[in-house]
Amino acid sequence: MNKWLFSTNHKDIGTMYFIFGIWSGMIGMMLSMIIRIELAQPGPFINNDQLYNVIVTSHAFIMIFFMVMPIMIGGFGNWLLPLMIGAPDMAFPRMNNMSFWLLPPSLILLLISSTVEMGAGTGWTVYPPLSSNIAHSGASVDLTIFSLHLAGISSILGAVNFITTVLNMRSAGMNLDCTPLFVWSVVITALLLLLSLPVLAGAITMLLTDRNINTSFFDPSGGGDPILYQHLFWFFGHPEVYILILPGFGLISHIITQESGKNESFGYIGMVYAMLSIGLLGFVVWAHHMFTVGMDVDTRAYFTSATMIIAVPTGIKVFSWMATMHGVSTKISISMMWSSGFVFLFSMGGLTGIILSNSSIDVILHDTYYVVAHFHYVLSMGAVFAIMAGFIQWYPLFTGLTMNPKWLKMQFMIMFLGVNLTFFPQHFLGLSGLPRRYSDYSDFYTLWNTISSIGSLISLISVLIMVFIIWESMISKRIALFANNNLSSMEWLQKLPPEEHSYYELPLMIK
Ligand code: HAS
Ligand code: CU
Repeated sequence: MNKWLFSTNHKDIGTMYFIFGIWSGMIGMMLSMIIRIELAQPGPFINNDQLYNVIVTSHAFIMIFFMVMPIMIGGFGNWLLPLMIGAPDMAFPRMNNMSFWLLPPSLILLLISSTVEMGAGTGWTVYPPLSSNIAHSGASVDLTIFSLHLAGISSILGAVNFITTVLNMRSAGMNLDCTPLFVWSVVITALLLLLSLPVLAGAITMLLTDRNINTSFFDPSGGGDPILYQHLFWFFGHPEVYILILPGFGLISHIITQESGKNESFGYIGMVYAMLSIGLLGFVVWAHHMFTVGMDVDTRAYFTSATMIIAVPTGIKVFSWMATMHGVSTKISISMMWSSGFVFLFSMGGLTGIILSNSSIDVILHDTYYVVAHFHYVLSMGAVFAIMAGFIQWYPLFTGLTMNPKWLKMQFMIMFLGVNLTFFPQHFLGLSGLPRRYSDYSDFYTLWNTISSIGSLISLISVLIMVFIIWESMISKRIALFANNNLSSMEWLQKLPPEEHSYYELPLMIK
């Protein structure tokens, strides 16, 4: 018990992040299934539109703050980053413990917010005036704001820890220009967190005082402006979407390099500069989320152009991954299937992003299902595929066990089918004008919605199969073998003093 509660060990904390992220992912998935049941056919299922919006809002918050970020940065970051730079642990191990333990109370506050009054049906953007105290009286939105405060503090502490660890604790001779790509991706993500989260914290705190102590930052009747909230939110929100994908970029680079039998990624330096450019540009494009607020044409022209430029460094990454894969004829491993799926489907999502970045087109497509399709391609098939690839790639390192490869392959096929069937038709729905965040639609939209819901059911089944595969690997205890010896890793490692274990894991699992 104390081992976990007071842990300062980066691997144990990483494991707790994984368990927490997977648990939250289950809640997030259940909420998404309620959404898809509601939308499977026209007419009411829940029969309460506020409740529907509360479910959509919690789904987004839980998936972003309690599933993707904890697993990618907390789980993979804590486990792999110190090993990859040859550090004994994180720079501030006790602060690391605090970063993790701030998350359960944060999640609890979010869940409580749904149990009081009518819940927070504001969407993850929490725009006033919908989130102000006239449309959302009661404590729900306040509890959501406190939840975000705690999650934000957790992330800022984590960011400080990762930056300090990488700057100070690389092994001798590891210059920045030969630091592994995953390490780079986490450091850049940490910088984005450090610079963007305080802006969100400011915005939601101003909203809190607007709601409770009669300030009027966002209230025109007191001289405020609701558009100010949108600027503050998206100054955080756009960098946030790169926070969600950059560690995935890092994971994918390692997996493709390793599984292609190459010594390093094609264009390593280009990959580093591409991630730095994406991080930097991510701070100057935020208003592409606000093209419909009545911006003047010059401002729209700027935000369209600036946004499109991000396709250049992202293209450098996509083509470098393909060049790294090029020319090898090895048997394709499961983690390589997920990685190839990632490269293909993330690019699809990126291309619809470029379409949305055209302000004149976005006036038509904003707040339609086209946007929902775009971000689920880059998230459900980008971020989640990267998580699946990384989890399968390093599962033997994390647990010392192996999963059944045939079942994993089957599970990949089912999930690949499920997510595409869920989200591809949403492009059609969006193009024909179906708005997002509504619980009902005209029967004109029935066909693609029904197909989308069937797809989500297939994805649910594939996730249950994954749970079964993990369970089976744990009860049958097939011990993972190290490449350079015939003994099982556990027996072999147990003959060594514990402090030496990480030395022997390094050359084999970490590249
Ligand atoms: Fe996005 C909305 C534009 C990347 C996530 N995005 C969202 C939302 C989320 C999200 C969650 O400009 C909804 C937020 C909400 O709740 O309202 N997005 C882009 C662009 C990129 C992009 C240009 N998004 C992401 C990533 C995400 C993410 C990564 C998370 C993981 N996004 C938008 C816009 C909106 C938006 C508008 C607002 C829409 C609205 O109305 O609300 C880029 O970073 C993508 C770059 C990647 C590629 C693919 C690989 C590049 C290659 C090089 C060649 C390509 C070229 C382009 C030269 C481009 C292969 C050619 C273009 C063609 C169309 C053929
Ligand atoms: Cu954006």
